[in-house]
Amino acid sequence: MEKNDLTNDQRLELYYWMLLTRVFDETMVTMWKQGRGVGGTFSQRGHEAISVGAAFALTPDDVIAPMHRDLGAYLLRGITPQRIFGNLLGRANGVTGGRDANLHGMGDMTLNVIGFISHLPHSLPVALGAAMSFVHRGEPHVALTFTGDGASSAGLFHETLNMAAVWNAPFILIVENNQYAYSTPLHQQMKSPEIATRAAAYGIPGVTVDGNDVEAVYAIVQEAVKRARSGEGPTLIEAKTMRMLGHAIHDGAEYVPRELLAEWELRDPVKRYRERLLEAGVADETEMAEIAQRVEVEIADAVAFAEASPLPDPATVTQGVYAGE
Ligand SMILES: Cc1ncc(C[n+]2csc(CCOP(=O)(O)OP(=O)(O)O)c2C)c(N)n1
Ligand SMILES: [Mg+2]
Repeated sequence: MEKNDLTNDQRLELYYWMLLTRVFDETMVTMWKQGRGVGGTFSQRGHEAISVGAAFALTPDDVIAPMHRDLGAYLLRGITPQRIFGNLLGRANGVTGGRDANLHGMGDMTLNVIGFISHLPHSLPVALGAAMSFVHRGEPHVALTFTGDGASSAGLFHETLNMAAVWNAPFILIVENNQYAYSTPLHQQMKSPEIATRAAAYGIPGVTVDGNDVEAVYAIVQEAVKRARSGEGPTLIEAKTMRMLGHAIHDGAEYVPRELLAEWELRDPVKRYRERLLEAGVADETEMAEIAQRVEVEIADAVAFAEASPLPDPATVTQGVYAGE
């Protein structure tokens, strides 16, 4: 087990959040295949350690702006499985009140979670704004956001990092490099195999981490949070992982070499952490089975709750949307 400040109880908590994310994801994918889904669905498989490890390194006062593969962060920050399934099924009690049956807009500012704006880097300048609000108010909090490898080639990525660096903002950006942007492999959309090295162009630290190792993600984010809180400015973190399914449920990802997937399957973040915890004696099979049972019940209850919930009242259609009343 690596050296860090995690207690064994916290390690089991990390495992619980990753398993909750995994089982939520598997259930969601199955439901969509059964025709029980409403909107688009983006699998989280492979990304659990990044969203959970990063969110675990923050306090509830820190702002987080997750993206479409950060279900673990939404869950860990207190957006319940009921509300998220409600959202995915377009129900009135879903996070967006049936406005978007997806992960878009799924924020809750009472939990300091900014709703996801677009798959491309549109949450970045918004999170930077939150970071600067802490500076102006003299508060010791940070803002953390995520983006994809594909999105890291879009203009806003560079503009935001540049301003964050110039303003020395308490801002952390994690690039979830999952090797593909839709069907485009990394090498077809950028010459450099590294994304973290781009930080040098802005005069800030850029670090790379194994995105399938939850404790490594936690430790590197914790370090970046410390820097940000002590006024040392932003950090760019590149977390390397693999998108294990298609871009979204409609995409069979036939363009991804099977050998590449098989290779990454051996590094599955959830299974790998389970094995490490067992080997280190942090938990035994009985405790692992208890966690799995708790997760299964929680997800089954959330699905039942969401499927029994009403759709929104058509009379409210103009409420809570930009062009509304
Ligand atoms: C403004 C805008 N343009 C295009 C899209 C379509 N789109 C959604 S995700 C995506 C690729 C994202 O790839 P990446 O940044 O690597 O994230 P990943 O999905 O791999 O996690 C594209 C082109 C969009 N959602 N919004
Ligand atoms: Mg990608």
